[in-house]
Amino acid sequence: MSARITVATTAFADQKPGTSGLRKKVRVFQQPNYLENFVQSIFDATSGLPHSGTDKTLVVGGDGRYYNNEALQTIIKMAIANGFTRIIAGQNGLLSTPAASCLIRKFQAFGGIILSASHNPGGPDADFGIKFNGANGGPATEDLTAAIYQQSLDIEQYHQHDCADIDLERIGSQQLQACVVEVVDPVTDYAHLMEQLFDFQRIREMLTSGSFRMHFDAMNAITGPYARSILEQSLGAPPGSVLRGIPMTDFGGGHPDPNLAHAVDLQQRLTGSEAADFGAASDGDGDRNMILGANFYVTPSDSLAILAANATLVPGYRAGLAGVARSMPTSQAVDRVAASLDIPCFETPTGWKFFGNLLDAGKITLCGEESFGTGSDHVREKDGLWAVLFWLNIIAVRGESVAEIVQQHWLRYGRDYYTRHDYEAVESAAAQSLVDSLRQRLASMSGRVFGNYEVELADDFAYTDPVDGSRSKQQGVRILMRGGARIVYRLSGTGTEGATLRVYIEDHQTDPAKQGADPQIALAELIALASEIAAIEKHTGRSLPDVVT
Ligand code: G16
Repeated sequence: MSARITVATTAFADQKPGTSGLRKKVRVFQQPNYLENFVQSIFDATSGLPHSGTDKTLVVGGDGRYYNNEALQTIIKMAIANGFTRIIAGQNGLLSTPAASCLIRKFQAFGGIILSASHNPGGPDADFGIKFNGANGGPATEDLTAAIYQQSLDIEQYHQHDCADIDLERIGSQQLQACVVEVVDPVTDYAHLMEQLFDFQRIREMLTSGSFRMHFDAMNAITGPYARSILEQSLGAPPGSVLRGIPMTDFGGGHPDPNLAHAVDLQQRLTGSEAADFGAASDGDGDRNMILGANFYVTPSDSLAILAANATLVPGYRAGLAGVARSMPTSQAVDRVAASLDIPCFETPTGWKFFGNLLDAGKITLCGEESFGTGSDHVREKDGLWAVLFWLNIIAVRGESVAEIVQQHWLRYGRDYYTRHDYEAVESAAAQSLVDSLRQRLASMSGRVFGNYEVELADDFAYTDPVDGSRSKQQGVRILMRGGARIVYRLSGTGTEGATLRVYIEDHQTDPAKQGADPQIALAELIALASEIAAIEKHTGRSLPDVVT
């Protein structure tokens, strides 16, 4: 027997989504009704939105972290009770974020619910997250996010289909009342899309030539099955090219965060005289990427600029780019490429959701962020493996090393030295007072000279979406120096403990003789200035950042 039941509930005050959905400790989500309240709030806030076709379809899946499958059972049963007539679920509850976006678009779904806390650790004492993506396959807009939050404050009841757990192991369809639940292979549709964009034949020739060695670190997270299928089985990279390829609920105890601090084995394989030619890593849910060459690290900001500059070498982008976009704290490297290609370049607030309208309106083809995110109009999420395949395609065509490609790029456009300093788990009030104090002093900063730098403009970044006119304020304090150097301060919207202060620092160097320095040295004066201007130690008690990227 099965039936629709309605359960009385009371609101939680803390369900305000951050940069990308609601992220909390697993134990917070495990409180009675906590997950249910948020899911019902999503359904209530979106109930008036149109859906195409006869079915009201929801795509569901997650990165496989602890609590993924329990949460999925709840979500599917609630979706049935809330009138969805078709649910597409990744087998064993798995879907990478870009693959979920791909499925939403392919099956013209109403939207999707993706379970992930991205690069945050997993396990019973670690993090969990949930986000809603709309019919375009992209993260909920600011307005919709606000509406979901408002519902979560007003909620009094939720609806659930009362039935046994759904079998998510077996591929195929199950009829539950008026709803069909389809369990699909998480990789197939995504892999097919990649084949349409990239020159698989050319990449295959390179990977099977014996003279090109690569490693991909899946960090025991979602991209393991995708990378094994695409890189090893389809493109012929030798077995073992994919490292840590088995998804685990706690990611093997590590942080599934693709940066040098958390991909130590990969980095070692890309270091020294025996270094492999190409290395890459992706994060918990498969949307981030890190790119390495032999003894060479590519910053995400440079990676975006280089993909843009070389896009026409890749079949899916052969016709050229309509435009590009980057989040405000991302370096200005891609702006220079856009200027040279004579295409528009948009500067958006941090958060992939801000690219959605630009992509939907055809104003941009590529976009990216300093936080290891790059993507295009092929889906509406950033996409880790896509970026890896893009790089492999470029290398296969150009026949040059990663270092050669980047250094030639710098010769032509100059090098945008870039670093981000993170101060983690800072007391929230202290972090807020630092930002407030900066805001109060913005007006007096213009024209001030600090050492070799003169402030041209200091402001709190605000963005007007050129498509729907919506306005987003207070998106980060910018101190723009004459000549293009910048210091940016903002508080992260993805942490689950206290506040994380992010300080982004960059400067442009056109002299080829000065393009080979360590960014921490090249930017030393600006780094010191950034600390001084914001009085970081006074506010936070920290004299050094916890993480430097
Ligand atoms: C999310 C967002 C990105 C953002 C990143 C960092 O990525 O989708 O747009 O750049 O968080 O945000 P913050 O600086 O606020 O922590 P992900 O990969 O965590 O979903």
